[in-house]
Amino acid sequence: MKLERIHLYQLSMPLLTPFATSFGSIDSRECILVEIRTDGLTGYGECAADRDPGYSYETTGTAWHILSEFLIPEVLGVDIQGPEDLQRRMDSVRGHQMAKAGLEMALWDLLGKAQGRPLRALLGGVRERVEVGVSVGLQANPEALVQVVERYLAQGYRRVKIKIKPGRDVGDTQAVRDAFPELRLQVDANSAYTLETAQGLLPLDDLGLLLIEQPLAEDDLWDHRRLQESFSTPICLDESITSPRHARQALEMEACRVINIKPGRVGGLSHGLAIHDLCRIRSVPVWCGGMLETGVGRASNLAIASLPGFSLPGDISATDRYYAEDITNERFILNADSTINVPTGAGLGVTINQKALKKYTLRSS
Ligand code: OSB
Ligand code: MG
Repeated sequence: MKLERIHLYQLSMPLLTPFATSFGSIDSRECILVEIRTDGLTGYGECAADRDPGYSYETTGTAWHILSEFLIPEVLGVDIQGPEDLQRRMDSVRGHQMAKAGLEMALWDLLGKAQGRPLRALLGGVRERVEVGVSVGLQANPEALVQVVERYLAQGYRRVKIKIKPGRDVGDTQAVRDAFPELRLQVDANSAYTLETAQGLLPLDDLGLLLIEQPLAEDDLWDHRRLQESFSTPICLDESITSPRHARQALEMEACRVINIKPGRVGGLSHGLAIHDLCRIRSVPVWCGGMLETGVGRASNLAIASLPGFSLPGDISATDRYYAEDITNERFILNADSTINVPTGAGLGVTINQKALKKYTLRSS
């Protein structure tokens, strides 16, 4: 399929409520929408990089640069055979997984539209709806946190993740556990600890958590292995897994017992699929992480989360948990059983609200 034209849109999407993590607080989410045109079809992909390099070194600025100066020139006007062919052509660029993933997602959307099949079918998904949870940012104090969690439970979410950081870890988690003894609960530190300071997290081991996500540095595997030895709660890696090779090495060295798969972080859906497969062979549970995506990235997350190895609920919440208005005409809603339906239309199964797209676009090319 010949990629005739590729356009980029840098977006800034206002969040309904600020989202605070150990690396900072945001009240609007930037991202890049990738649009590929070919043979009368248009495919969309979302690049998950944000404005600031707090979660990852990639930003909307670096991704824009890498896409426009290196990745797009490599593939524009070229007859691309599929995701594998695209990945081979992108190999000349080191790293920049989110930039690559945005382009690959748009290709998947095109492939699905060309074949009249939903992305779920292309990827080998087996579920029509997927179990989801909600990721709750740091709040002013533990009492406020308990109130926010209570509100999400009332909406129907049955799995909650709370963000932690030094000074806001055991107390916050204990407060939520005391208020909701049966809740499926997990925590995410976003790399805020060292091997030494993470010893302070040991009381979490008695709170019946599903997992502890990414306590140590974003480029670390070995210290996570050492930390996992002191915890019976599974450690789950997010930031540290940036490719299928890292995933294999993390499992071989027992650096974690669960993996959070974000296709953006690992270079695209095809790499997410590869990590799913290697974890499945080893019976290692995986779940789909989130990056506060627009409807485009959310559709993609739902599709990959429908694969059989995704045995834990994903960080894929309903549209109204994030945005008053989205760039897709479709809005995702939470079912009473804490699931969200996987789109059934061709490709990603979503359509772009051009008026909203225009409203949230900072620059385009
Ligand atoms: O670490 O999982 C994370 C959002 C942005 C960057 C990193 C993370 C997150 C979330 C939000 O936790 C998950 C969601 O999209 O709801
Ligand atoms: Mg995380």
